[in-house]
Amino acid sequence: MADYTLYGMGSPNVIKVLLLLEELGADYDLKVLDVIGGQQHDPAFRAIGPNGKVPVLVDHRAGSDRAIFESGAILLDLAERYGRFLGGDADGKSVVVQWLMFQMSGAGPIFGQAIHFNFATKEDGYAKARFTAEMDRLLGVIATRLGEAAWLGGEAYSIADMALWPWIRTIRKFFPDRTQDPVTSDWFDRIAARPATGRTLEVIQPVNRDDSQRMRHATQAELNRYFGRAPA
Ligand SMILES: N[C@@H](CCC(=O)N[C@@H](CS)C(=O)NCC(=O)O)C(=O)O
Repeated sequence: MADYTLYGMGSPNVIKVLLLLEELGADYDLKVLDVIGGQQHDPAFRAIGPNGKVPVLVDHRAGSDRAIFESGAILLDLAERYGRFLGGDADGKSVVVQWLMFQMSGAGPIFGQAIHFNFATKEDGYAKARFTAEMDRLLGVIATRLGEAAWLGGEAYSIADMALWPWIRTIRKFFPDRTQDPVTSDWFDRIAARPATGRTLEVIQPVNRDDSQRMRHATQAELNRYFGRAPA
């Protein structure tokens, strides 16, 4: 058995954990859940992922399995245990955690809503305007930060960058006209060029293909549940 099992799909919150596992050279298996079909709501999965979402990481190394949910918590847990990608001293760590929290609470949830209201509905109203404007504001905050520091956490590549990179990758696909900022693009390309990022993208490519296939064949009821328009 591998040291870790990562439950996931081909989404940004899962990719951020894969980036770290690959950077660490960790021994892991990726178990892909059919989230369109609702596997994340199975009681067996809910026992390790109480929020019914991926990613969930199970650490098998200690003998008894230890499950961690929430992508930011997984990144912090691994970075602490391996002593890597978490800033140097307490001040450095504080900066990394600030930008990690910025991603988890802002550039993540808001980007997700902006994509949803631009592409999952034909409604052109209040929600679309609100989340698109907030997405643009957050992209501005990111560009400003990357104009003053090489990496989000300061001088070194950290879990804050790993948390944000897959979201910028997704935003570039959905809103190509809004992601031309040269500073953010330079940061994006530096991360894309890392061998661990290349390996992550190789792992995720077939998963993305399967996710798209499932989405194309989803029933209306499955889509309603997946998009949170109906109870799970
Ligand atoms: N805050 C959570 C969000 C997790 C999340 O939204 N996961 C999505 C995929 S990126 C998911 O599981 N969606 C299926 C669902 O909501 O039923 C984290 O960062 O881990």
